[in-house]
Amino acid sequence: MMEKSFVMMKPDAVQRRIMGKILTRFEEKGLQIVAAKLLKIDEDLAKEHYGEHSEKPFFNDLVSYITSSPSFAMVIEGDDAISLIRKIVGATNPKEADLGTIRGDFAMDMGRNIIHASDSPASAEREISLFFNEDEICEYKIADDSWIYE
Ligand code: IDP
Repeated sequence: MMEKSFVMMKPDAVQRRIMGKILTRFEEKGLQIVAAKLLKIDEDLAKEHYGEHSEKPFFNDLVSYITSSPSFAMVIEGDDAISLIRKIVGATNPKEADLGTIRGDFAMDMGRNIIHASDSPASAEREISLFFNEDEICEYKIADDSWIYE
């Protein structure tokens, strides 16, 4: 089933200048970028995005990390994109993430794990609408789709 996921390179990915390498992984897999923007997340948006963690001991550090410098927010589309992107991203703790995943290859600490990706269709819908207006999402056909999908 074609799905859209909300994916965001966090401030450490932007600062470490590895955005291109990360983007390439999604593109080379055959996924399609349908929206993208660099933005400095403010405290309200950070708290809303990570609302489910508001009672956790790491919440304040998480909010300062996410608001510390710009992030690169995207909507990525593809067949089963939500679970597929979670696999490409790897486990939350980069030390436990398999090598070959983005977190497994590029990160060391839970609090500097470089990328976010929606974990369910309901989160994807909520997060996409939190970060993007409908008119910022581009519906377009990729010319070589028949070489990606049977
Ligand atoms: P996810 O990003 O893999 O979906 P969540 O459990 O939803 O993982 O946590 C959201 C984010 O909160 C993580 O990506 C990470 O940046 C941060 N985080 C989660 N657990 C910890 C922790 O124990 N210490 C520090 N940061 C954490």
